[in-house]
Amino acid sequence: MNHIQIGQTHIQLLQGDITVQQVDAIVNAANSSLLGGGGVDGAIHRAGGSAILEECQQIRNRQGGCATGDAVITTAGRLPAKHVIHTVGPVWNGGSNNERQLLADCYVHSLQLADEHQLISIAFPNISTGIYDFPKKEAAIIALQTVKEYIEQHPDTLLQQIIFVCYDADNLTLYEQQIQAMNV
Ligand code: AR6
Repeated sequence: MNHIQIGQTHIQLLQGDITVQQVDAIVNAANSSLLGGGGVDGAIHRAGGSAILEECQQIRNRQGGCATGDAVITTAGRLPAKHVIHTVGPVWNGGSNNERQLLADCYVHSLQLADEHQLISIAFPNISTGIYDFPKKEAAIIALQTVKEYIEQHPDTLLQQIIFVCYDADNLTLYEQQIQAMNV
């Protein structure tokens, strides 16, 4: 199962590269410096070009980067998406350092920014499950549950399409199992 609908919002799963998604915003799994890095962050900056980094630097000058669990929005440069929402996931450090709540905060703050900018569609990567080492199954449960709760709690959201772009087959399978278990 790779699709559910909650209210007017469709939640879709797919496997692929987030940089090619034609949506209003793609979400970047960034770090607090906002200056780029490896993984999906590196891929987004490489494909999107220097305009994204320039805007990240302006945000750094204004507010000194981005705290874990928070999100900021920039242009998407040359990408087919219109915006990039940069959020900073937690580094997994055993689970007793508020990692679960901080991961949920990433999804909520990204969705809030999307709504503030009246966006219709957004694509998420599997935040924190690469270099930051968050256990994939737990991250999938948190991601789907948090997004579902956000839509239920915001019946006036303009978001019609939320895509989880899984890069690896492991994550896609975990998301499919979880969406099935949600029984919507
Ligand atoms: N499209 C979609 N997903 C991708 C792509 C892509 N092009 N490339 C990788 N992924 P990671 P994190 C997946 O490591 O764990 C950076 O250096 C990947 O398979 O990108 O949050 C930042 O600057 C994994 O499932 O992000 C930070 O320092 C998921 O994206 C740090 O890594 C997240 O993996 C953030 O670590």
